[in-house]
Amino acid sequence: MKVARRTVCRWSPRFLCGRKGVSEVEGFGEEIIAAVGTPMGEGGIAVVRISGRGCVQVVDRIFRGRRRLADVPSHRMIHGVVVDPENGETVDEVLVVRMQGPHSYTGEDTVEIHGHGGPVVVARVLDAVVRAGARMAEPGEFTKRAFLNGRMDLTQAEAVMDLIRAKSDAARRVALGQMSGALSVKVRKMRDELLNVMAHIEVTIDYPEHDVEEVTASHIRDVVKVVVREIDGLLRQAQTGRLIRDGVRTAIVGKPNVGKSSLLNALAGRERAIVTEIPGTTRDVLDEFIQIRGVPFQVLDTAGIRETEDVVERIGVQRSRQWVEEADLVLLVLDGSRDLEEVDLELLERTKERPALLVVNKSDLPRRMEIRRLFAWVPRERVMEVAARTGAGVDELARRMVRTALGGEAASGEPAAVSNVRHMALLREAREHLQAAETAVREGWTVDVAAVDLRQAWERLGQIIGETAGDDLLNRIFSQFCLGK
Ligand SMILES: Nc1nc2c(ncn2[C@@H]2O[C@H](COP(=O)(O)OP(=O)(O)OP(=O)(O)O)[C@@H](O)[C@H]2O)c(=O)[nH]1
Ligand SMILES: [Mg+2]
Repeated sequence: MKVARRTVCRWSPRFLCGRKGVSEVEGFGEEIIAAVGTPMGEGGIAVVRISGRGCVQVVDRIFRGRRRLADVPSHRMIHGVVVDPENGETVDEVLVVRMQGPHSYTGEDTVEIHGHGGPVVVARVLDAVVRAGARMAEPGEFTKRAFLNGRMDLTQAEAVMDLIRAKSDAARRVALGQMSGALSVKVRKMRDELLNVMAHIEVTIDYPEHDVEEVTASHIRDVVKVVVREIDGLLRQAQTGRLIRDGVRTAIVGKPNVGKSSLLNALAGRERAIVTEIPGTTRDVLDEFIQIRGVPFQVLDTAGIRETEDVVERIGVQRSRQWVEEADLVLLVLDGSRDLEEVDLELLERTKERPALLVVNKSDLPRRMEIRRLFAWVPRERVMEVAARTGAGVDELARRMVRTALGGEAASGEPAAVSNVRHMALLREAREHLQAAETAVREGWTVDVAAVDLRQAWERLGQIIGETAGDDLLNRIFSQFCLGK
C-alpha cells in the first residue's frame, strides 16, 4: 500500500455543507429596491416593481386609493393614483398589487405598480417611488435576491435570463426545463453521492484498518463510475443545448456569384441581401436569424472568396475564410452550371473536416458540374441541389441543416438539461477530478489521496447550482441580467 506524501486532508462533512446564510450577507435585505420591469418605450402598460422589507409603506406614501395598500390582502390588485410625494400632484392612474414575502419572486415583500406604458409617465412613477424611499435596483438584483433568499438556485436564476433571451421555441423549452430545476436535481444527486463517499473516507482515516480501507476503495470506484456516467450523459446533450440556446451560426461561403446572397434570401424568405450578377457584390458579412423547426439559426452571408486587389473586398474575403473555421455549420455553395474551379477545390479541402453541407446551386440551369466528384470530399447525403432563385430544394436544405447541426437530437422532444458554457466547463472539471480520484485508488494510494479530488469534484458541482459560489461569480452572473429582472 502506497502512502501519500501529500498532507492528509481532513474535514467534516458538516463543515462542507450549505451556502452562506442570508443573514450573513452584508447589507442584504435592508434596502428597498425599485426598477421598471417592462421594456422602455410605448406600450399598453408599464410595471414598476419594488422589493424589500418596508416597501408597502414606501408605496403608501405615494399611492392614493380607496384603501391604504397595507390594509389590502396580499396578491389582490387595487385601483388608485400615484402622486408626487412633495406636491401631491397626480402622476398616473394605476393598479397596484402587493405580494407578501415569502410568496413573491424575490421572497421579500414586493409591490408592483401597473401604470400606463409611456416612457415619460413611467419614469415619473419610478421617480416618485425613489423619492418616497426606495433606491434604483441594479441589473438582475431582483433575481439575485431571489437566489440569496433560497427561492431558486443559480442554474434556475440563469435560466430566467435564458428564457427572456430565448430566440426560438426550442430555446424556450430548454430554459424552462432548467428553470424548473431539472439540472439542479441531477447535480444535487451527484453531490449527495460524493458526500456520502467522502464521509466514508473520513471514517476510514479515523480507523485505519486494512479491511475498511479496501471496502472504501471499492466504494469510491463504484460511486465515481456512476457519477462520471451521469456527467457524460449531460455533456453529450450539452452541445445541442448550447446551439439551441445561442443559435446555430451558419456561414454561407463560396466563390463570387454562385448565389450565396440569393440563398440567404431564400432561407430568410425576404430580400435581406443585395443580389446582382456582378461578382463581388457582397463585401461584408450580413446575418439574419431564422427558425427552422423551432431551432434558431444565425445565417451569415459572406463575401465571395477570390484573389482580389480591392482593399475592402480583401478584408471581406479574409472574414469569409475565418467563418469557415468558426461556424457551427458551413454551407458551401457551388455553381452547378459551371465546372469546379481552383477556389472551389480549396474550399472543399477546408470544409471537409467541418460540419458542412455542399449546396449545388442554379439547378434550374443546365448542369455542367459533375456532382459525383464531390463525393470524394463528403458523403452523398451532405450534397444538395437547389435553385436559390426559384426556391427549389430550399425546404429540404433547411431540414438537412437541422439534422447536420444537431445530429437529429432536436426532434427528440427531450430538452437538453445543459446549455450554458459555464455549466459545461464545471462539469468537465468535476469529471477530471473524479478520474484523478479513480486513478489514485486504482494505483493503490491511501484513500485520503482520492478524497482531495473527490472534494474538488464536489465543489465544482456546487458551483453549478451556486452553493459554493463566491461573490464575484454571483456579481458577474447577475450583472448580465436586464434591469428590473
Ligand atoms: N439561374 C439561377 N441564377 C441564380 C440562382 N441563384 C442566384 N442566381 C444568380 O446569380 C447571380 C449572383 O447571385 P448572388 O446571390 O448575388 O451571388 P453571391 O454568391 O452572393 O455573389 P457575391 O456576393 O458576389 O459573392 C445573380 O444574378 C443571381 O440572380 C439560381 O438558383 N438560378
Ligand atoms: Mg453576395
